[in-house]
Amino acid sequence: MELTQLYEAILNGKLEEAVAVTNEALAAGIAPQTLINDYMIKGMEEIGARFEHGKAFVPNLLMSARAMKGSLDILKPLLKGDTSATLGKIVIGTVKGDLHDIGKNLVASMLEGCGFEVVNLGVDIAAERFIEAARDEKADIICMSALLTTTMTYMKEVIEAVRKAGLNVKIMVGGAPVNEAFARSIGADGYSSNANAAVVLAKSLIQA
Ligand code: B1M
Repeated sequence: MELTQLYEAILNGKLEEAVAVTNEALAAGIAPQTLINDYMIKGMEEIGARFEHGKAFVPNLLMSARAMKGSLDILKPLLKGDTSATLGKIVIGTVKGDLHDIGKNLVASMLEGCGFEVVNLGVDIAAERFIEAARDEKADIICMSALLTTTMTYMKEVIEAVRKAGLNVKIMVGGAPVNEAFARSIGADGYSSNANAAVVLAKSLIQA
């Protein structure tokens, strides 16, 4: 088995192949994080680049996303750590107007696996829904994801609405077009570029 087959399966949107290679790789003792970071995310990046250059189209993105999800479903349970006590509660969602959820779900799985209780609201989440969930769930952190330059700006509206509602909650943001400077400019408490860093950030926000 060649692990590049996993990259190719994600890139070419081949669900069955992606699932088969993922299972084979696990049986061969390859770590889930290696599969995700070194092959699967790279496949998604390449299909994104092809889309950007007019060499792939929305159906291709959907097929790749489907293959990625198939593999991630197998790997998710293995991302769980052995922490028994919960470190804190996090409400997570992709912001209004944005339907991308693969990265957000990966962040949610990592947070959960590392001991946080996670309430995953899904995609296309408006400020009111974030606030309602954070209040009802007595969340310590709201975590927002955005993949589009047109939707990342909505994060500022959510932050303003949360502050206005007087909730005592930390807010962390991320997603491909987001960066540290943007996060600071909209008043977020923290930014992380990937799922592993999101866990480190969440732990530091809980302790702050
Ligand atoms: Co879309 N799409 N898409 N898409 N798509 C991008 C984002 C794009 C960059 C592709 C491109 O042009 N190269 C581009 C955005 C351009 C821009 O805004 N500048 C784009 C576009 C244009 C669009 C549409 C407008 C296309 C159209 O319809 N014409 C449309 C918009 C729909 C909408 O949301 N309203 C659209 C639709 C879709 C699909 C539905 C087909 C599908 C999503 C399926 C799904 O998610 N269920 C899709 C996909 C698959 C992509 C790409 C190819 C891959 C995204 C992905 O899953 N990456 C993407 C190109 C790319 O990103 N290279 C693209 C893998 C994932 C693991 O990474 O999500 O970045 P990512 O998450 C990372 C980090 O960002 C971070 O951690 C994760 C793990 O490391 N992270 C966080 C994410 N959230 C975080 C939150 C945190 C911390 C870290 O909180 C603290």
